[in-house]
Amino acid sequence: MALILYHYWRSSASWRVRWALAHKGIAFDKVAVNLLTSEQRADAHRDRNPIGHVPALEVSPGRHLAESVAIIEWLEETHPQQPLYPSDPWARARVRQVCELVNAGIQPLQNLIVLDKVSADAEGKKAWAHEFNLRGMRALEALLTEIDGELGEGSFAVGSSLTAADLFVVPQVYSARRFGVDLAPFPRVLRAEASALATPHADGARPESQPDAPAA
Ligand SMILES: N[C@@H](CCC(=O)N[C@@H](CS)C(=O)NCC(=O)O)C(=O)O
Repeated sequence: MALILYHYWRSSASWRVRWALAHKGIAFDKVAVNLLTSEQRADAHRDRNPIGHVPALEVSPGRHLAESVAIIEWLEETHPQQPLYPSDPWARARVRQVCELVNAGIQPLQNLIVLDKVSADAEGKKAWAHEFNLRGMRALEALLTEIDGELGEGSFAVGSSLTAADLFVVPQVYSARRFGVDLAPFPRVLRAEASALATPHADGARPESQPDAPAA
């Protein structure tokens, strides 16, 4: 059985996993879970991921793995081709730090369920998401610059090839843009984004390339 990814076109956490699968050349099928109609909170999806988030990966009939960090690390261990983590322990730790900065420090604050509690109106939600994305971009710019000082200046988030760090940074930059953050003050982050998006499997993982994305 091919792996089945339960995802949503604009979900940044789904994008990370789509990209990891494509980068490693792993065959998978996609099933869209519509966040706008709250499909993620239905029992059918909670059976895949008890917290009611996408993504979830069905790895064998009825057996699901959720949380993009856990999924990507599992993929790395089971499909070591086209590695997404450096072998050097320090560089590897830095990759994980970048992933967690996004995964724990930025993305949860802009989640739908949070925005719905923060404000009833679209402008209130956007202002909140803008603030935390801006704070996150500042932190990423500082961290990537610090890592350059240790590992030598790289064009990707960490070093000179695509790593899991890029799979977390690029979708977050997309969100920051969506919430109106001016990215000009973050040239190091933008350099990582440009390098990562130029890699061979980037395009197919982008939100606009997904079958459930609305027609442009
Ligand atoms: N840490 C989780 C985050 C998952 C997550 O927050 N997914 C969002 C979309 S990016 C979601 O399903 N939100 C639904 C909601 O807020 O109701 C991961 O990396 O998989």
